[in-house]
Amino acid sequence: MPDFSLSPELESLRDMARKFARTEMVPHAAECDRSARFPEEIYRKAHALGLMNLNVPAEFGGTGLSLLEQCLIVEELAYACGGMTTSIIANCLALEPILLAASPEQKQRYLPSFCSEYHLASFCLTEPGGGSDAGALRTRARREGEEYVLDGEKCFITNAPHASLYTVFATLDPAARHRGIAAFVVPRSAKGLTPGKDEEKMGHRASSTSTVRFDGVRVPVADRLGAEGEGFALAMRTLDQTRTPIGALATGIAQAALDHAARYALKRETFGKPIAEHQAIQIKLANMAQAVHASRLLTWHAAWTIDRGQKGTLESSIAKCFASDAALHVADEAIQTFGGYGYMKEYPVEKLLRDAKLTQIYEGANEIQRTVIARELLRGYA
Ligand code: COS
Repeated sequence: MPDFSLSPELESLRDMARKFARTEMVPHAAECDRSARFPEEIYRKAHALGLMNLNVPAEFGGTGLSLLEQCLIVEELAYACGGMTTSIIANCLALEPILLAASPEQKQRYLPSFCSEYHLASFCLTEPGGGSDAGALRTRARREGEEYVLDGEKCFITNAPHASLYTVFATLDPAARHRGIAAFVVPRSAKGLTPGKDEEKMGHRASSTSTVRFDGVRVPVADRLGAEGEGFALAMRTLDQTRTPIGALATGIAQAALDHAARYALKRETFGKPIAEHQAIQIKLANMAQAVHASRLLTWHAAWTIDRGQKGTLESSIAKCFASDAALHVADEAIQTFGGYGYMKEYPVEKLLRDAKLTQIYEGANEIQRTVIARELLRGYA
């Protein structure tokens, strides 16, 4: 029988994340959004509490949480601030290729320092000319003896200006498309590696995003992850793991929007009664509640599937795609419930719409999620 209850351990994990989110993140969310401030002091506290590097196993000093446990935490953090959450969980994305493909010796070399001290890592896949078509990336890797030389540029890289390590995907042979790609681990100190300036973004403004340039960056062969040609599949396997938490992140934003709208609807009066008593508003709230509930269940189901050792390509894309579309819609309806006030920056709901928007785009645009879903689905009919 499926069991939707959370064990006392899961509840206490969720409560710990909720307490951190409400006491440490909420008070600074509006200010960081307004000024696009990267609140490193909050990220350091998250690290100290074990809320970063959630996927790193205990043998390397991490918490080694299941994906379901990670999702419970991510939803709570995102309820407080989507942008801060993106920066807090970016290490999980950047370190996942190491977890999946590094040798035991490489894991020992890269992972423990992230758990013992506060460090950020960035996942470098997307390029100015190749976002959704990840197999068409152009950053070159040329082998020279016991080193590779990397040249090219990545864009939209979360935490890049603050990172000490980068997992980088580059091609040895663009003509071979995805079969020419390899993955590398590159330290910030590598000569020729230059993060760009912070991008000015619509939402997720407490998070930092920039380009990363590679100009003749020399990477020892010992820092290649897996074999030459295996990089593309590694990127895809990484995203299979990390798209589900984006479903949780979107659910957190949507739950916040619903809560704000419901509280406001009980307080605000028109035609002599609270707007919550008008059927038009009740229908909105009911639809929003359904969307939040379905997002959470799809996310939990995807996490449960992957925690059982299955690939979860289909389930994670469904969760990410559904929850992010739902979050945008729920945030929009929350603004509509607030009316003119909802459009004002003085109220919290317009930020939720701006933050929700990115969840439809990053970790694979929802058009790509639908491509993945359709391909996985049609396999069952072939
Ligand atoms: N796990 C393991 N291997 C996978 C895989 C997965 N989930 N998905 C694809 N592969 C493998 C395929 O099996 C195929 O292997 P072979 O060469 O051995 O046949 C190879 O990868 C190429 O797969 P495919 O033909 O599906 O590649 P496409 O070029 O058609 O692209 C999409 C596939 C569109 C799904 C891919 O480019 C993609 O996910 N793009 C979005 C990238 C993204 O999410 N960017 C965000 C970055 S983080 S902000």
